[in-house]
Amino acid sequence: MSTSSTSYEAFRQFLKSAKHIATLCGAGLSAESGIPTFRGEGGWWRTFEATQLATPSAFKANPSRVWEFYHYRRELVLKKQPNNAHKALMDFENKILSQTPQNQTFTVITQNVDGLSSNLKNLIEMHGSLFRTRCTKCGDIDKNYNSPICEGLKGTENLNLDSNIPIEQLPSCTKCGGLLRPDVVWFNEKLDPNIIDKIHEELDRCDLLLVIGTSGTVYPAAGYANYVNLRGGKVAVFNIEDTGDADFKFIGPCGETLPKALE
Ligand code: BJW
Repeated sequence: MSTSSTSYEAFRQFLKSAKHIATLCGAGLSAESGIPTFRGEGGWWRTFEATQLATPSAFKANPSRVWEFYHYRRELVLKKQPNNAHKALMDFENKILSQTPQNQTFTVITQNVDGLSSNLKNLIEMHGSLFRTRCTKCGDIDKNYNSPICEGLKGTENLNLDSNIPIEQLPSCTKCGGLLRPDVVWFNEKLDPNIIDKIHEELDRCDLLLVIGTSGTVYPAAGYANYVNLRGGKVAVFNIEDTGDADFKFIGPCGETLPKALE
C-alpha cells in the first residue's frame, strides 16, 4: 500500500466492481450505541486488567469476578440498540442479496460479542457471544438472554467485581449442573477451527475488506488486512483514529462514514 484515498466516490466505484466484499468489525462499530470499547477512552482495558477478566486462568482463579464482569456487560448491551453503522451494514447486505443475478458476495466478520449485528444473514462472530454459555463440565453450548442470568449475580452491577459469589450460585448447566462460562474467546484460547476455516475462505477470495472500528491489536484478526492486501485485495479503514496503512481511509465515527460509503 502507498497513499490512501479518502474519496467516497472512488470507494463507491471500487465497491461496485468488487465481487467478494468482507468486513472485519471491532468494538468501535458499537461505540455509538453506547457500548465501551476495550482500548479507547473509557475502554474496559483502561480500567481493568485484561488478564484478570478475559483469560481461562482468571476464570479458574475467580469465576465470580469474571461472571460479574460479563453479567454487567450483558445487562448493559440488553439496553442498547444497533446504530447507524450496524444499519448501514444491514442495508448493504439486503442490497447485495436482492441482486439478480447475484454477482457479489458480502460477509461480515465481527470480533464483537454484543450481538448487535445478529440480524445479518452472513455473519461470522469470531470471538463468540455474550448471550451464549458453555458448560465447563459437559461442553454444552446454549443461547441465554436471561436478565439476570442467575439470582446470584443480581445486584452486582456496580462493577466492584469483588462479590465473591460461591460457585453454586453462579450460572449452572441445566443438563449436568456444571459451572457455565461465557461462550467467548479469551486471551490464550484458540478460536473455533470451523470459524477460522470460514474466515479464511472469505479472506482467500476477498477483493475488498472493510476494517471497521478495530484497533488491530488482537490476533488473529490483527493480521487479516495485511493478508488480504498481500493477495492483491484492497482494504478500507473506518475509524476515528488513523490506524495505519490502507487503500481507503475514512476517519470519523463509523455511524457517519459507513452509511455514506455504502449508500
Ligand atoms: C471507532 C469509534 C467509532 C472507537 N467509529 N471507530 C501474534 C502476535 C502477538 C500475540 C499473539 C499472536 N497470536 C496470538 C497472540 C495472543 C493474543 C493477542 O493477540 N494478544 C495481543 C494483545 C498482542 N491472542 C489470543 O490470545 C487469541 N488466541 C489465539 O491466537 O490463540 C492461539 C493459540 C494457539 C495455541 C494454544 C492456545 C492459543 C484470542 C484473542 C481473544 C480476544 N478476546 C477479547 C475478549 C473477548 C470477549 C469479550 O469481549 O470479553 O476480544 S480481547 C478484546 O480485544 C475483545 C475484542 O474482540 C478484541 C479486539 O478489540 P477491538 O474490537 O479492536 O477493540 P479496541 O478497543 O482495541 O479498538 C476499538 C477501535 O475502535 C479503536 O481503534 C478506536 O479508535 C475505534 N473507534 N469509536 C469508528 N465511533
